[in-house]
Amino acid sequence: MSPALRLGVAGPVGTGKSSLIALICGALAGQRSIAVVTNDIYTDEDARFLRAAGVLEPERIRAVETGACPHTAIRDDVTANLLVVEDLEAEFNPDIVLVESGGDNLTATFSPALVDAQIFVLDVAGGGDVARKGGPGIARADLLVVNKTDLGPYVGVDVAQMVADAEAARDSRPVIALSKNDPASVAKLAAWVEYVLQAKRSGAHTPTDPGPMAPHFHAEEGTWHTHDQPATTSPRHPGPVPGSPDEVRQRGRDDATSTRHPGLVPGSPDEVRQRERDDATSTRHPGLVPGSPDEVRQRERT
Ligand SMILES: Nc1nc2c(ncn2[C@@H]2O[C@H](COP(=O)(O)OP(=O)(O)OP(=O)(O)O)[C@@H](O)[C@H]2O)c(=O)[nH]1
Ligand SMILES: [Mg+2]
Repeated sequence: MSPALRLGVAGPVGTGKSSLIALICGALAGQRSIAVVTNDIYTDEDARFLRAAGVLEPERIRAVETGACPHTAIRDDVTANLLVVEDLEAEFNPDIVLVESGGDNLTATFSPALVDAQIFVLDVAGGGDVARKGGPGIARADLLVVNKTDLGPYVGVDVAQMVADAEAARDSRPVIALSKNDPASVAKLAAWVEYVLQAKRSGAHTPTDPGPMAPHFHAEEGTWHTHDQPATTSPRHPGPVPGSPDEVRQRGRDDATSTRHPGLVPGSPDEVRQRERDDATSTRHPGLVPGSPDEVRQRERT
């Protein structure tokens, strides 16, 4: 049994991360066993989209609801994701586990404690200059995808120039120009995934961290913040470096004892936020956050 290639897919909202995952599944599911984890802030919308796409058995697609800060769950405290990845690996023995990050802005990348390699997705509809804006994902993800190239003529973007800018920002790391309507580009993407899978299996691939998260802003929090790594030793687990695979696994084991929010570190920003949401939980529909799409739907039904 070979360990699965854990492959992250990050990038701004709506650039086509779920669609790209569906393309990879469509191209490779015949010869490779694949599972998918999606991260959404409050919903399982992406998981439902992928199940509806019919590219994998529905039970191979699982959702993590990340709470307010989607970055945290793929970088600072990856426990919730890691537990779902490990469950899928135990159940299906997949060759590849794809992890989609919550769509956000240009700042978020995966921790190498969660994924072996990562794809960062931009799209031409986001503007031809985005590739020049930089950030850790654009500059140092294992692969940069410039997506929706078919839309170039409609949004006035010179796709060739955007791809050239992307290549210039990446110091020879690969860039693929992709459109779901262009089978040749989809074949290039699938070939890259196969290449990384083989590299992982032969021991030639080393997971690398694209770099620390840039300062960023969430509308609901109203302040700029960073995700600076804490000091080099963990106060909870003196010894393992915080964020290292060992420390993350250890935290996952600890959190299995937390009955209220398994997977979240007690006292962590996510756990505090989750508790605040619980406390605000609707009395009419226990378990649903007041004003959330699910609660509104439920209220409309009752
Ligand atoms: N024209 C065109 N549209 C695309 C392409 N890929 C994705 N889309 C469309 O772009 C929209 C967003 O795609 P998603 O795959 O949901 O994007 P996402 O990055 O997963 O979105 P979030 O998870 O919400 O951040 C959908 O309407 C897709 O159909 C493409 O290659 N060409
Ligand atoms: Mg998505």
